[in-house]
Amino acid sequence: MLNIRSIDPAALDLAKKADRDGIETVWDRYEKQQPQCGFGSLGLCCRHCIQGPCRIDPFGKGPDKGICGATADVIVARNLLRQVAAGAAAHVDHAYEAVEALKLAAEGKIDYPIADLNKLKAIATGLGIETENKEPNELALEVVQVAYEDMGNHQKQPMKWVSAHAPKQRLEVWESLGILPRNPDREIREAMHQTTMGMDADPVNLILATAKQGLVDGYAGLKLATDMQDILFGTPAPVVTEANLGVLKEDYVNLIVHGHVPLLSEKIVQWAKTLSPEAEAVGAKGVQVAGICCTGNEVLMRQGVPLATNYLAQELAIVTGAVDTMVVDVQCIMPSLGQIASCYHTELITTMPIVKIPGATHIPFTLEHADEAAQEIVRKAIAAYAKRDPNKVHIPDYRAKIMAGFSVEAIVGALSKLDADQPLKPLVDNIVNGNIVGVVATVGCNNVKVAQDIFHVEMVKELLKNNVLVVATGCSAHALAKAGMMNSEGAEKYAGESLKAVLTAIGEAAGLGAPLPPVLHMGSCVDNSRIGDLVTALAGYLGVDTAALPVAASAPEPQHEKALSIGTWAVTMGFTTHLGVVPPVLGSKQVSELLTAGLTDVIGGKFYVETDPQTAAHGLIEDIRKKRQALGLDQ
Ligand code: BF8
Ligand code: SF4
Repeated sequence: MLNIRSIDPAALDLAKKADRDGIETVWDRYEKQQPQCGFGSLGLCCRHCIQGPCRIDPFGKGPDKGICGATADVIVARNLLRQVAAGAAAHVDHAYEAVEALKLAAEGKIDYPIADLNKLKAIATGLGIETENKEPNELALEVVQVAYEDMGNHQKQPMKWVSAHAPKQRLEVWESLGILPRNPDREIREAMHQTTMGMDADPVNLILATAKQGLVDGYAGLKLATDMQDILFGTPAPVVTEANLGVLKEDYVNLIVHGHVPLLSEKIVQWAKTLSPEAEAVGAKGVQVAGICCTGNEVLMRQGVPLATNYLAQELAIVTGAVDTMVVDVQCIMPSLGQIASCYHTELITTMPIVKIPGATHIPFTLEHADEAAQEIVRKAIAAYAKRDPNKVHIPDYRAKIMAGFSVEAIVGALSKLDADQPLKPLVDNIVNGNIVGVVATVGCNNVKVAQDIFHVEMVKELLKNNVLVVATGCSAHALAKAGMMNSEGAEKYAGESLKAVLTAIGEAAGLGAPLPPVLHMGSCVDNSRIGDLVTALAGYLGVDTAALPVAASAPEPQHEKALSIGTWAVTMGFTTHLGVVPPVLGSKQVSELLTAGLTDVIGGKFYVETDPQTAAHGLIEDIRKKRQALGLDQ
């Protein structure tokens, strides 16, 4: 698996061009890092104080404690807690920005209309806010107030975003474990404190603190961000477009949006349309916007903007020589982009005060001047088009048709064509009768340690063949989109017979005239909250705990700390959560055992590490079958 860089034909094609053009890519740098440090890989290195660094000998021949006396178990558990807290911090910071935007929008101080009144009312009602006879702006401000109170909660009671949205049975479990978060910033601060020199030395206590960070991530990060963004920009509904680098066009200005937060990219999509005549004036046919990583997913879900590629091929997008401008916001942006852009005519634009890259042009993005920034960026792309060197351009002709936009509201909308009164019933009935064996959510990244996309695609093929419905987000969704698993033909090609029959029935009823895709694109990584909302609704409908549902999660190629925090949240929801790359915990038998087995008794979920895609698929199916049996669905 390691000998090839990718299974995506566009990426393979461009990787060769990168070699020809003398461009160093992520794969070259990975090779130069070999062999990677064994202590770090096992989680056995501590740099938490400057008496260190301390390392524990995994073979038991050298030191078995750090200078302060910290054991392997303590060092591994502390490192993991810090990583998960960092992932949660990234998501909470993202959510915070979205809350700020809704507040300013409701006050009429910025030019962002509130797009989705139904979502606003639904969120308000869920929070116990009276919605009758209130202007949208007034209601939005009341919702914002609850979010801000959560962010600054100095009391002992948990965050409202958790208590209002989490499944009841889960709340009881989390309360009994003492892991209900009070205020996200306080919990992240506490995790940093708890892991400094001379603090917590109890691995169990540290792992429980890690679970708490999972809840911070799930509710103060993912759920809060998605809720705010849906209110501001609209809740996604099905859209049809294409995925892969072949969506770039030789005769258009190509502008790539990359990162995570849709506040700027929504404006860019809008201004790209408006300023299209200016592109025509320089000889282009218009402005083609395409997305990388989760910003790509955000504008795909709501605006039908095509997907360019996922994490591992971000550099290769520039190697096409056809990207006039790449604009980035936050997270998962390789620092190497500045250097690579300088080898082509591509203008790399950074926009956020905490993400500056040498070689990039910095155009500060503020909510107050969003339109100006977006216009300036689109105009820079149009100006860069004239500098394109046709001899350097190579756009690989690979594109897959995709249908995306499957918010919970969109899924319920499609199902309600089958049963208007109880829209979840057709889905539940088909799970009960075994036509759908269960549901697996595939999430997360690419990781250079795995050939790009191979784990996502091979594992999902096996799941679909065995009649497991797949929902996907993040770079996993990109991978499955590029592989042609997000269209009706994908149902014909990959789904087992009974799953195909269900997808066909729903597709026909929803007026598609064809089956639903076998993999439903539910959005960006923060949109994992949509998956949370769906399972919460299913559990509520059935009156069971989410941990009892025949549902599992998988991050087949995780790289980011955010993937660890999302995975931790999935475990707290009671799901078996597969990781296809081993996280740095194997240096502690106790921590590894707690994560993969010991936690289950108290929390219901567990991590499951398996590095072979087929074996992982069957492991997840076996887990789902056990849950079916426990529910009395199978013998
Ligand atoms: O937040 S899946 S590589 S892009 S971290 Fe990053 Fe991982 Fe992609 Fe989206 Ni999520
Ligand atoms: Fe070493 Fe302890 Fe300092 Fe870590 S906290 S670097 S184990 S002395």
